[in-house]
Order: sequence, then C-alpha cells, then structure tokens
Amino acid sequence: MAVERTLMLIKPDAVKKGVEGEIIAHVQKQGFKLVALKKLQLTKQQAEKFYYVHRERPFFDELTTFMSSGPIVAMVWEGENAIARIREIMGATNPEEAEEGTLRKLYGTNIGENAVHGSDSKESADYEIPFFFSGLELVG
Ligand code: IDP
Ligand code: MG
Repeated sequence: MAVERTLMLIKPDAVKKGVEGEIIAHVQKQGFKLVALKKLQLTKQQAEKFYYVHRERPFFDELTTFMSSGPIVAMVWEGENAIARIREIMGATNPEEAEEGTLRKLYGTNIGENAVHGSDSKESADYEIPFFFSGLELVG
C-alpha cells in the first residue's frame, strides 16, 4: 500500500441538494487528508475534455450536459490506497445498486446524477488532478 492522491468531484445534483459539507465530513472521517478544494462551474467543452474517455459511450452528451449544468466542488484527497478506498466509499455508479452508507446511496439521485466522481485508477488521477489544480494549490 502506498500514499496516493485522488480527485473527487461533488456533482451538480449534490451541490443543488446542499450536501457538500456532509460529503466532505464523511470522507474526512475515514481518515483522508484534504489537500485541495475549489468550487467552480465547468463549460460543456471543459466537461467533454474531462470525460473524454467516455466520448464513445451513449450517455456522453447527457453526462457532459449534466456536469456543466451547475456548480461543482473539486477536491484532492490523500491517504493510504486513496484511489480504491474512495471508490468504495462512493459506492456503485447506480445509487439504487450502491451499498448502504455509501455516498451515492446517501446522496445520489439516479445512474447519471450520482452525487460524486472519484478517480478510478492512478492513470486517471494523474490526468484528473492537474485538470483542476496547479501544483501550488496542492497542500499536503
Ligand atoms: P463511475 O463514475 O462509477 O466510474 P462510469 O461508468 O465511469 O461510472 O460513468 C461515468 C459517469 O457517467 C457516471 O458516474 C454517471 O454520472 C454517468 N453515467 C454512467 N452510466 C450512465 C447511464 O447509463 N446514463 C447516464 N449517465 C451515466
Ligand atoms: Mg468511471
């Protein structure tokens, strides 16, 4: 196991619900360290760039329209095995299939509007963290 950094997003649905504080506290209580945080709204084009790996998927337009529809909160979390562990804390993509107590079960709406994003691999984290934050903004 190694100390890793991972990108997490609080998606527009969860920001609209006003549960940013609950989500941040939930992750912090699992022992992760917050190293960066900002609130912003993506343009459609920026959302398409962030999710370019999904450009051939049938839900790409729906996803990028949703992700640019309102403010989001971007965060970088640090900790042992952070990438896989934060994916576990988030739960399954579809909130209806997510385990009890996971963020998507607690705060997700449906398979598209599922409250949170988390990097799914080291390669994704290496693309996603600098997408939102400069080195100066990562305070370990
Ligand atoms: P993940 O976020 O759990 O890694 P992915 O399959 O990588 O899930 O999909 C990325 C995002 O695309 C999901 O979090 C969700 O917001 C959206 N998405 C996935 N499947 C669907 C779908 O069938 N309809 C609409 N949106 C979807
Ligand atoms: Mg994914």
